[in-house]
Amino acid sequence: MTNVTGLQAGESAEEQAFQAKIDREERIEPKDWMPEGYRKTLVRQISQHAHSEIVGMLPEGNWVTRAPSLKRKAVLLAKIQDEAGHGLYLYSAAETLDASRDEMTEALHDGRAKYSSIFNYPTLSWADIGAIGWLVDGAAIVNQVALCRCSYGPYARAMERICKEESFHQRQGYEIMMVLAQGTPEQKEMAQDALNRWWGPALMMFGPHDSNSVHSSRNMAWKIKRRSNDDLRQQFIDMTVPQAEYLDLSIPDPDLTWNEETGHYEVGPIDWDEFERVVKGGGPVGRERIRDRRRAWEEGAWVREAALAHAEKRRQRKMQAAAE
Ligand code: BYC
Repeated sequence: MTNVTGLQAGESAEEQAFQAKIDREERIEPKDWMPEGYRKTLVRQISQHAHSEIVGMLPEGNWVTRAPSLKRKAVLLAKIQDEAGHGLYLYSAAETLDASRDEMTEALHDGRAKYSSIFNYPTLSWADIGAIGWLVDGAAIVNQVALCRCSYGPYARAMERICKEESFHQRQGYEIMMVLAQGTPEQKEMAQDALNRWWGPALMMFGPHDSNSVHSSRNMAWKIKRRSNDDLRQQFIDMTVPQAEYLDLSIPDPDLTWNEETGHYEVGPIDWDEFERVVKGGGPVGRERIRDRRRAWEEGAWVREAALAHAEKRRQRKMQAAAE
């Protein structure tokens, strides 16, 4: 309800000006006033996104020593390094909202913060590296292209850079799948097996059905989220089914049908019980992922300390030079 001052009931003048700015498609920058709820939901989403990039290095890292050629190894290493870079852009974006890097890391390590459910599945064969690039990075691009238009400037700008790199990741995965699908019968079987295991989890990356998405309506109004979970999932399905056909691989869904009227593919039910379990760290390798992240953090402590000591030395030297 609008009162005599033109404000919505319960909404301050600051909140109204903030929403008006968003409605004009202007970006919100770190020094702008913002409601505490906007700041909190962004820190939640951006930090979860950053953790996903960092935890996402683990299933691929598992194959660096076993990549089938020097070229494949070099490409995989470059991709994993890109993921680390994505994590850093995103942690930096979250820091502009007064989130501390140490607190975000602690929240990941003690299980308070989520990361994408997809990374709680193991990489059992080389074809899984192809399937991750093709399906996981493919799903990530669909989600992240929409986030490039997010109302929060630093997140939107990080997304633009990340999307450029993700498109290379997706292509390298599809190319691995193409080589396997056109290879020996055993190689083709490996590719099909990877598709069978990653298809369902890839669909879950887009989050719960819209009717169960607790944050969607608020985040759409704030234009953090520009398109709904189901809408993006459908785009991914429509884009990926023909790609599987081109590979001559079958999507593991007996209910998959093409709806002539809507111009979309329809899929069978998604296993949301599995999603709930995996999101809570209950996937096949959930515990292992956090154990490995904790170990990497502890073993890297000396690097962080050395970098800080070096920065302090440089600062002291600069101050000394200025005083002379
Ligand atoms: N996994 O109300 P909803 C990559 C959570 S990394 C785990 O719909 P929202 C890559 C959700 O957070 C790409 N949790 O939420 C890296 C919320 O939990 P809380 C990662 C999930 O925010 C390395 C609750 O469920 N991409 O590509 O409106 C190698 C309710 O959901 C998941 C991003 O992080 C899930 N799949 O929408 C290779 C994208 N889905 O906080 C590749 C950024 C939902 O209430 N994030 N949840 O406890 C987003 O776009 C949105 O946060 C989501 C969810 C679409 C994921």
